[in-house]
Amino acid sequence: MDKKVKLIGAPSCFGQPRLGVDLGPDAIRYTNLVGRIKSLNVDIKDLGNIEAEKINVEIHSKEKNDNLRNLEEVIKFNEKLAKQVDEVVENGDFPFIIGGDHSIALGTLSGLSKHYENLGVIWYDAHGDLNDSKTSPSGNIHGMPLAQALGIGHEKLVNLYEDGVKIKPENVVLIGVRDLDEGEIEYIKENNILCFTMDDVARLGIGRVMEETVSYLKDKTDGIHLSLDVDGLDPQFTPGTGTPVVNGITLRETNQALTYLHDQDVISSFEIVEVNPLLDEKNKTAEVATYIAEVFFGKKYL
Ligand code: EXY
Ligand code: MN
Ligand code: MN
Ligand code: MN
Repeated sequence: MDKKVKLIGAPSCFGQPRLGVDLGPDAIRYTNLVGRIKSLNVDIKDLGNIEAEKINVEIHSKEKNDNLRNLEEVIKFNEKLAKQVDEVVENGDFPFIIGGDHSIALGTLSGLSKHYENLGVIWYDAHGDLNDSKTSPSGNIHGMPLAQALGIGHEKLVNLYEDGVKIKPENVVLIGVRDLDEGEIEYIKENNILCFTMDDVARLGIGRVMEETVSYLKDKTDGIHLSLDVDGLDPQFTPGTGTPVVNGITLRETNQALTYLHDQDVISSFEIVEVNPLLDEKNKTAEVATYIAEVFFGKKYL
């Protein structure tokens, strides 16, 4: 990594009903994330956490206006995050964001989009996160950020930070998918989104999936954002997360995938989301998140 890395904590839990995912950034820091990345000769500086609205514990999990839970909080939080990400890229540095629920991807992508004409996005996740308030079974905005970045959904979310569409469907690749809603399946098919389900990962192997992903994106994009939801991995490796789904990607496969992305040197921003230490076993999921980051930033066995 030639660039300076700027670590941004994004302690949002507004995109879903479970408390504790807002503690994810600090749970990850407590594994000595910064020290471990520094020891790989990467210049990393922690910019601290984005300030979040005070959580109202009594209504947090209950209120769901217009099937968009905590809409105002999600907007306020993501505007601040977008600004921070924008400034980091403006400065020529590499943004590394740790969440927080996956609704923060909307802030990240909004901050990035000003700097890229054709931003590629690798969405490593059990889910598509392609719902809007009409197709969502839950009203949880963490199941929607990719749709909003693609220009679908509530206009305040679609036009967050900067008006208009942030990314194009032909620049998106989904990896590890195994839990899609009806409306998401329709959207993927209608827009020909490149999607490697868990069946594809099993059939092709993660090596070929990553090669095809990079060759699909490399020439037509001017940057590639890696959005890694820890529920993309199998819950045996990342139990501390709000929406675990069985039959996931293994840690070994994830290691291989991220080693490949490191060696190809094609990723221009990175986020790890959905670590919830209150649902975890001895901070295991934060440990895995830090291990994944080490691999991404160049940790090798030899
Ligand atoms: N598709 C479901 C929903 O929209 O409610 C579940 C979404 C989970 C989203 C997460 C974290 O990737
Ligand atoms: Mn997700
Ligand atoms: Mn997910
Ligand atoms: Mn290297």
